[in-house]
Amino acid sequence: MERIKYPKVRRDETKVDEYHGYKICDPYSWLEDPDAQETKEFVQKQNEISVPFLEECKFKEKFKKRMTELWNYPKYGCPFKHGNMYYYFHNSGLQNQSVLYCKASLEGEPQVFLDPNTFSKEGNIAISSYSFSEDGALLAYSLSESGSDWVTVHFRTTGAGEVKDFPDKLSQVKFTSLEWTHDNKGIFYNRYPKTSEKSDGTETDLNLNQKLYYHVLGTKQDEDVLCCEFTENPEWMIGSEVSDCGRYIILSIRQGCDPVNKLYYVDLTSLKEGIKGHLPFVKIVDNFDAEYDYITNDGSLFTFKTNLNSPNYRLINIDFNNFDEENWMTLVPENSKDVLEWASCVNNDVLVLCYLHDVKSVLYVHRLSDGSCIKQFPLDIGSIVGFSGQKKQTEIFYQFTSFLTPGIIYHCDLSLENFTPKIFHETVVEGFDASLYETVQVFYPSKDGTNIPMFIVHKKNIDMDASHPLYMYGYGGFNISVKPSFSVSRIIFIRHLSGIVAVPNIRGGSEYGERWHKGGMLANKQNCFDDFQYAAEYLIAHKYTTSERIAINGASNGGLLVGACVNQRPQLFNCAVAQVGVMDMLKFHKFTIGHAWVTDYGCSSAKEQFEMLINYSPLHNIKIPETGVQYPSVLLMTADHDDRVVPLHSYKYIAQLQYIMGSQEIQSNPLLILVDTKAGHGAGKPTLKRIDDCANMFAFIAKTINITTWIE
Ligand code: X99
Repeated sequence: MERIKYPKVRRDETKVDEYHGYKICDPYSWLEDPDAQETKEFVQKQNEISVPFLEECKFKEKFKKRMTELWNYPKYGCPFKHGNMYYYFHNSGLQNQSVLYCKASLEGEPQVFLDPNTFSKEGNIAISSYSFSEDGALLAYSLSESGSDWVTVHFRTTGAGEVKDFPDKLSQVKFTSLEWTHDNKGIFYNRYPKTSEKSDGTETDLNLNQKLYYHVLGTKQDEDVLCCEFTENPEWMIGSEVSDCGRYIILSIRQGCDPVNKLYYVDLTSLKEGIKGHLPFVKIVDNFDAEYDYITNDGSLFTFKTNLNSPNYRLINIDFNNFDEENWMTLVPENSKDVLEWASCVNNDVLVLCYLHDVKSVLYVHRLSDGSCIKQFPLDIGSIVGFSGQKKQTEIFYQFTSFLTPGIIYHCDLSLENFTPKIFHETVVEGFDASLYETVQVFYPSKDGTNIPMFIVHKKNIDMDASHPLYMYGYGGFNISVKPSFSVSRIIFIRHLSGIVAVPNIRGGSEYGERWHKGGMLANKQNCFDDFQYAAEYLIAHKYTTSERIAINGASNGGLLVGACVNQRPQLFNCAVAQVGVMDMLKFHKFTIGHAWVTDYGCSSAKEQFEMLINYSPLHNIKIPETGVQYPSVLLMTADHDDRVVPLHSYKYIAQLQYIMGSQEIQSNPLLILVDTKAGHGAGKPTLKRIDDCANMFAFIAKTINITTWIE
């Protein structure tokens, strides 16, 4: 490939930070100011190279066209019931945002209830969350613009006839629950104090001092009642939930992303004056030793999902009238192999439990009374990605997907004797024939001998001749598992570019519970990178591919994974696409919600943790490889409204990479960044932009790993 001439970027070598006696130069810290003219010029100059490069990739337009065709199939979410209406999300195919529909019965005529596509021309306003009142008469919903985590809360009535929108609008809201009191008077929600001129997602200010408020419908936001705050602990976040019976409010207080929370509650009937100020919470758990996730309650007897002394999770009962720990009772014990992902109470006294067994979903029905198992729902190999059902309802819906199954929604009425699930809706993707492909799951040993599961998806009957282009995706952190799911862009890569898709379930996720998470966090973070690199080694050793044909991809914490792996093994992969990545491990905690990630990463302000972070921080580990070796082709992707992982991570990293490697004679592989506008971390991204992102990524991959033919 022809060498690229990179823009000259100012380096300020006088910017030196001292950490525990170590001097660390931060020459591009000026890029941390998103509003500075110089930063804007930097972004513009970078896009001036990357945009034409991508446009000129041979398969860019072809990929985009094919993806637009294949993506154009109707998509449905699980129906859910509120009041006497059914609701569901539906996308006719290429609509930028899915539309919320309602129906009086499952066979009834659908009506548009809430259509975010009408809120903006570009489709960049998305429904971020929603909450119906207990009787279904009212809806609170939050809207996010341009992908920001900031949302505005709106209210509307439901029911027959014209819907009515309330004038109430709640702002400064982020990472919120929306919980109605059962009297329909208002909602509990979370809000941050204003810290800067703008809060539109382009600012980088730390999100601290989240508070819990109660908003009475029909009043002004500045009259909202402050219900809970922790002024001594500005990083704490306050999740709230109104119990199924409506009598209690349950607080889950978190100090970061770890699956641990404090557990407080208040009995709303004890508030003689109503909700008028700080609530007198009772503290059930006042430490961060374990997680307690409210499932349901029968009077004062509460059921929680917990990882207390049970890294694969279990259900316990706590009587709030007698809540000392020695009185807690196990309802469903921990399973030694499978992880309990979630539990939901339906049909009054039944629990639906979803487990993960070797990264595949398993569904059971249990009795709430004694925890015993009633039956297992049959499922293919894949994941449950949607569920609806309520304690006061008899019906449930759940949605299944896999690498080769676009989606099946099952329906089951648990009030029937010998209830059995029936297919309610099966997604059909025109032009996609699942029988041409196969998914296999292998287990390979990582560096320390730990067995790591990996899904490999490809055409049937491929030759093991090391000839195949291979796309590898990973995440590895924050207790998040990477489960099988359907992806149009990956299918196109397999079908038209003769590719193989590999998804190793590296440590750091929750694939095997809290043990798997802990195995890839803090001092164990290197395990994530080793697991990913050993996946590539396995695929090469088993003759799927060669280093020259491997492209790696990850987003967010997975962008960090890609950045670290490229630094550690520049010769193992030939192409790397890091989306919205965390690249500066010494400073991530200083921006927006970055402080919440200290639970997985640690923090450079602690000496031992600084010494860990400096060893793998992508920004700080770009080194000229041994003679004759260049960096893989690198594409970073980020966007101006990403306030989850602020784009400065990618700006500083690409500046440093181009400075160190871009100047090397041997570096003919491109080192590029593409910065999108009116887009954020990924959630709520309009379909048009999603398609463009995939087309850019796979066109870049195809060009740089030298795929020359498109198979029709
Ligand atoms: C977050 O940063 C989530 C932030 N967040 C909370 C919420 O801390 O969205 C929180 C508390 C209560 C309600 C809602 C929220 N996350 C979530 C991490 C990983 C995550 C993240 O986005 F688990 F997905 N990261 C970006 C971690 C590093 C890169």
